[in-house]
Amino acid sequence: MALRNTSDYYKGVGNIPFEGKDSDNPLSFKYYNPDQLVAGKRMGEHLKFAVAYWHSFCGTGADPFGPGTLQHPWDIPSDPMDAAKAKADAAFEFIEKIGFDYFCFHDFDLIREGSSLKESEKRLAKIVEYVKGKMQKTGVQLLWGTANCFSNPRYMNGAATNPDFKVVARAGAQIKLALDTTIELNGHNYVFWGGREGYMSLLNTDMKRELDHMGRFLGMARDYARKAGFKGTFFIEPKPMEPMKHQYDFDAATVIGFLNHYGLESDFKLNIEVNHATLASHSFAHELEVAASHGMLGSIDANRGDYQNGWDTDQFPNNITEVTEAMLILLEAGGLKGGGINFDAKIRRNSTDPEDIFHAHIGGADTFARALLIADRIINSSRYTQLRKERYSSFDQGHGKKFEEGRLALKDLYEIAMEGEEPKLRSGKQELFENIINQYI
Ligand code: XUL
Ligand code: CO
Repeated sequence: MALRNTSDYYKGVGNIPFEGKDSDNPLSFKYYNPDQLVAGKRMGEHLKFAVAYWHSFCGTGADPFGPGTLQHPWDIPSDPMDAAKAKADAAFEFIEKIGFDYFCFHDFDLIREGSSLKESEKRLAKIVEYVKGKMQKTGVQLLWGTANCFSNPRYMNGAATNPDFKVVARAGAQIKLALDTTIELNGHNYVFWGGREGYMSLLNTDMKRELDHMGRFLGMARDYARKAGFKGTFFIEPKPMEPMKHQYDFDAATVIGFLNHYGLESDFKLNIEVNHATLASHSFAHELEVAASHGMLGSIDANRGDYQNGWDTDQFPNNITEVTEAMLILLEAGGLKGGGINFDAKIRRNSTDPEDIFHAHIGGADTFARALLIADRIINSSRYTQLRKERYSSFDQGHGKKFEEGRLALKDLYEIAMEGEEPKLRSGKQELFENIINQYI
């Protein structure tokens, strides 16, 4: 097949405009209007949407029960550089048309991995130049880069936590190259998702040693990148399981404990993914709140799970209540620390029209935009913030205030309780809070 010079992979779809909620044009945004001001900031600044290279341009729909249903024309060329360039053409055509400012990638999303480390290094260096040209031409920026240290069979027992040092070194080499690539493309952040950092069986696993190795490894990666001039934030993306039975980055609380233990807390923050929260038996809001309350809410991988099954379905977001609760936390936290909202989501295996990927991102962006507008109204016009504040008002003065300031001992509590009456029951008003959210939706 002859390679296309000017990209027209998504023929028939133009730039996606904002047309408002009354438009019946399916290829328009109903709520996402990047220049609209919300809480004193452009909507596009609150919601730095990114397109995930892997799902959108590498995913074929293959699953354990059957092959892919999508045949991407850019995958046809047998020469890896030709294929990678064609893929970048398609990717940037899509990102421009959808109108987002960012993308995210794994190293070998950009180009097929070589048969040796040397060959891979050469390939990455070449495609980086090409992608850089695309970025300069379109103004699209790199929200974050990462390395795929989980697909290649060499990582079947882990990357940084592999019991074989040779594999750990190989992972180090790969991450050095992925960091170089990210820095070269001016990446705002760098993500670590420890896909196979965990265990399948505790019987063959020295957990303490593996965790120590991971802590040391991440410190080495940080030191290397800082020395090379990387000013961005490193993110850890928690996920409890799949592919491993247990992954060390189980959830936000576990990761924060890990980062503190290994002295990584000032360079690293968290990238919270909706479906990973579900897998950990948490809500998305819970994971965001844990991260935010530690000042560690760095970025979001936007998607949704499925209520009827227990795996990582990575569907596009459409649950307005779930995302509204998330946007309340985001606004109250004063935004994300360096990151954005990456659509780590894939269209279904039977969504086979080229326009389906547009519907998916339009729906995801509109869900977040609408939720942001609702959350802003809840904060400004409803009793939500005040009601919650009132629940804690006994700590705003008197003994409660002294308690918070660390000026009371346990014996003081004893005396205060002895002098007082039995505390009255005070309602938590959960149903009222829930109604407020519904009213503003
Ligand atoms: C896997 C996942 C990854 C990370 C990046 O569940 O979420 O795509 O976001 O490696
Ligand atoms: Co993710």
